[in-house]
Amino acid sequence: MIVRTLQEAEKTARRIVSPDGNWESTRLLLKDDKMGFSFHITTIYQGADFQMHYQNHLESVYCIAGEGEVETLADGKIQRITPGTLYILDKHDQHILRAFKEMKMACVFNPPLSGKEVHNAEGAYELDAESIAE
Ligand code: 9YT
Repeated sequence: MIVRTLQEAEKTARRIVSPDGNWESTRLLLKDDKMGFSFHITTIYQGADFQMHYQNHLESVYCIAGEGEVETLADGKIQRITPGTLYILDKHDQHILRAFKEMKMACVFNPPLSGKEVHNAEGAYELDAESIAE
């Protein structure tokens, strides 16, 4: 069994701060753990409004705290996000995330992230990103 805490992981290279200033994410479980998925606690900063398109990954996002909305570009639908909301990007949906109040999210990625991924120009993660070294 593996046990990690957010408090300890935040002090390591598991904490990634996005250069676009929209979010930070502490990646508690990664590809190296060989679980078939990765698990992150992500903070979306208040006022963030940005587009993502995970062409290479499936992602589920559960809101623990905060308030915002997610818009799917294919149909223009907007879903409110409050604590307890889970959105599931089962179609590699191109989407916009907006945070009205800072949001804390629990995110699961399949295939798992290696550790150092930040969004490319399309708002996707590449498949062969660098691993974190601990
Ligand atoms: C909700 C979302 O996709 N935010 C971007 C960061 C991502 N969850 C990550 O890399 O942990």
